[in-house]
Amino acid sequence: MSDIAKIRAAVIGTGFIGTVHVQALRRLGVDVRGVLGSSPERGRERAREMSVPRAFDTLDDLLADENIDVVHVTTPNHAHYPQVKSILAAGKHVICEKPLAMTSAESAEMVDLAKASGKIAAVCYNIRFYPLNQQAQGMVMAGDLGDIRFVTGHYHQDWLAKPTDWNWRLESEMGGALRSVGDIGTHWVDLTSFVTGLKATSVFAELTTFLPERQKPLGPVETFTSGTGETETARIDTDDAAMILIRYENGARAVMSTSQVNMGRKNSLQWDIAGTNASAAWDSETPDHLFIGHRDAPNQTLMRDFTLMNGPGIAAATLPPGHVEGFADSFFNFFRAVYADVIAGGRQQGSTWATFEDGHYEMQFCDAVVKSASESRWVDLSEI
Ligand code: SOE
Repeated sequence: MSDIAKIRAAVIGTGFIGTVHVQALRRLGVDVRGVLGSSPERGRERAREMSVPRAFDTLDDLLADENIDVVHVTTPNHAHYPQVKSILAAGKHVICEKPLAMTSAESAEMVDLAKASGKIAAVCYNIRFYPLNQQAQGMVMAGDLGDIRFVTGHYHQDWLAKPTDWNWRLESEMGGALRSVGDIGTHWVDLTSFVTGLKATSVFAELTTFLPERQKPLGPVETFTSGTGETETARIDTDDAAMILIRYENGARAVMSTSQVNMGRKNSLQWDIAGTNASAAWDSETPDHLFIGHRDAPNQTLMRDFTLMNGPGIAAATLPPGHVEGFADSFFNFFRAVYADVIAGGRQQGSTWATFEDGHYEMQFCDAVVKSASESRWVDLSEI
């Protein structure tokens, strides 16, 4: 039996993303022992549908099971903090969905708990693990782009564009004070910080709620699906869209936007990073292409290909060139890296998965955005 097949995992949450976790773990060869659903009935139904051997009735049952080594948390954001605390206290490794917590006060505590536990504690910033993002990070580290000057881009979606679209993320008690910024903007912030190696020092943000009232279904609705049946009118206090200016420690600047109401943009993350030697750009909807821009030579498009990539890019790639690696592959590549560290007994040098410190940085960024938007001024992350 391979080392990875000896590791036993459980997944909390059985919706869209919980299912992606189970499928990626299976492909990796991890032993998926059980799931915990939003109710015992729902957990049993999903366990049957996914052919997972066990549905736990409660988190306590799951944590009492000595045969579980790693727990994946894919529940709504408000549950991350209490669940992660219990998982670490039970002596298990944890892989938590993003954003890590509801506030930076919670995430600060989670960082300390993870450190004290000595366990692997990763945050699901999976987009780092599209191979060409690893390639781009390797290029920046090697100095191929020179010093980074200007970062631009967006993360836009359309699945919440209509007043009848509904999801738990719309409710601040479940998702946090920020929605488009917390749910998808933090992906962009994490990814560009990973690629450039730069951290924001201050932000200036404006948040917009184009749809202050929506029709909330009285029954449950899964992410990226439409509800059916009766609804009630609900007031919305989270951002449909945001515009954010960023200053970095080295004098670099960024401008980015987030939106969950841009018709036709299904799941579009784009970044464009301009350095003193060259620039690079990537688009999540064409993930196997990396633009490389030159001033004194023709521009290039690197198609993902082992024979043309640098070390970090090759390490994250799985399929042969021309066989496009997408969303599900990024989870496979991400979990492959995290589980290699579980087997090694700790984070190894060169590991590039997002730590709880990274997740905490994104929460500080979010808290600074909230403060900036409410006070209409630049806010330093050090104020948070
Ligand atoms: C919904 O906006 C969502 O599922 C995010 O929560 C994920 O992080 C992103 O990968 C796709 O969109």
